[in-house]
Amino acid sequence: MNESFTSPDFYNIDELLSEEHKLIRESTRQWVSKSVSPIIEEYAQKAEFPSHLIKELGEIGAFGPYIPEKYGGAGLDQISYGIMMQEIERGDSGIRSTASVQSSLVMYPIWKFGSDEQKEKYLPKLATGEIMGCFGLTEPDHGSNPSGMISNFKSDGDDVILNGSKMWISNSPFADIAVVWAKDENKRIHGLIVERGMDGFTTPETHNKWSLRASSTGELIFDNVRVPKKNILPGKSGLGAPLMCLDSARYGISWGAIGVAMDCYNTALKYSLERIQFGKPIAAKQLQQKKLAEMLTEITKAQLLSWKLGKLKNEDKATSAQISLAKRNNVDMAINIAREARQVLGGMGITGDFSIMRHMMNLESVITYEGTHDIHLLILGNEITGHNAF
Ligand code: TGC
Ligand code: FAD
Repeated sequence: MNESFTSPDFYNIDELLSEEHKLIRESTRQWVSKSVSPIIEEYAQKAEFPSHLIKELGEIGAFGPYIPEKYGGAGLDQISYGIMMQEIERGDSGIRSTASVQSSLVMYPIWKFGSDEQKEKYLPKLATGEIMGCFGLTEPDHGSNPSGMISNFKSDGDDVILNGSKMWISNSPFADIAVVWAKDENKRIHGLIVERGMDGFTTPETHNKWSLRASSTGELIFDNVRVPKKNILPGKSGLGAPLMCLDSARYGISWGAIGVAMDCYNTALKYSLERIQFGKPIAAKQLQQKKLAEMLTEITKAQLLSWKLGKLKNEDKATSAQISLAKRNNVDMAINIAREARQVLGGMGITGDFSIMRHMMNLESVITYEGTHDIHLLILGNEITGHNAF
């Protein structure tokens, strides 16, 4: 992590941001430099989530930045949310994951589809991090194709009985609640709020990850779990409900990926100016300049893309296909920059003395979760041609 970090801003994109956006960027950036950068490599190496950051994430407003203040959110616009994700992911994708799952996959569905009672009970505590949530959509046999899910529930008086399992769930091992998507007796998908401690509900941790090592990932297992009917999200059913949550999280990821790319670019630029080979800084060599010039070009394009998408989101005009384009493009951009930047550092690039290798490994998850690179391509293909090629 480069402590003297500044955003590359080749096209004066700062002119498009409000004073509030810049203040949010500065304060989030300072928090990342103070609280994330100094410790994150150690936590990633030991494959442990730095749980002490939860309270601080709540304090900086990273949980539900765009959720209304009356529910404990910060009531900010979508560009502010994006900027926060950008700065947090500059530190580590796993920490951004924690913020975006809590905001877009747990608070968002409760805010959009929850009853007043659910909103009042959960949202304020989720906003401070007093309670943490996770989002259970993916199953062992249904990843890209969630509509085939087999998790299901049956009515039993005032309760439902939930069975099934979810896999690859960020934050599940420590989450207090899980927003779980499961089918009713008519095969219709609903969201349910499942609380830790309910009989038959367990959350085993997934080990041996080479990616997102500072993020905690696990399963959700439901063995005849009795869930009160009042825990079902009443506002929307069908696959469209979880897909709306994914739209919000994917948008945040499009910004987060820029943060990673900026950190890799900055590190490579600084190193190339200091590293002398053949009597000159390697930055004076054309091949290294090509790498740096292409990185800056791609970062600039991605910045403009996410900013414009943020404007569309603010006006409630962003389409799912537009969000897919940005998530797909920006994560791919970041992974390519991480790979090139690592080469600029030569052997030093593989060590934990620099952030690049950790970012690179993290991005293998980011390019897979929230819809794989290829699934987003198929979403775009469908939009362009009208032919569903899934
Ligand atoms: P399809 O038939 O296209 O659609 C089913 C229904 O949903 C509607 N719909 C949407 N509604 C709102 N927002 C969207 N983005 C929507 N996309 C589709 C659609 O109109 C339809 O409505 P209705 O009323 O006709 O029923 O569905 P499909 O089964 O063909 O699948 C479509 C596909 C492949 C695009 C989708 O399922 C998909 O996106 N697959 C990828 C799965 C995925 O992204 N999983 C993510 C899991 S969560 C996660 O990864 C968290 S990581 C967190 C972290 O750590 O940051
Ligand atoms: P599959 O769907 O089996 O895909 C395997 C390959 O086949 C991919 O390359 C895919 O692009 C390709 N493929 C699939 N369908 C097609 C097709 N029709 N045409 C061409 N190619 C196709 N999920 C949650 O619900 N909540 C979470 O919090 C969460 N966190 C995660 C954290 C991590 C670290 C990871 C790695 C995953 C997480 N996920 C989460 C799951 C994630 O969303 C899925 O891994 C992802 O959607 C892909 O599903 P899959 O792994 O089952 O792959």
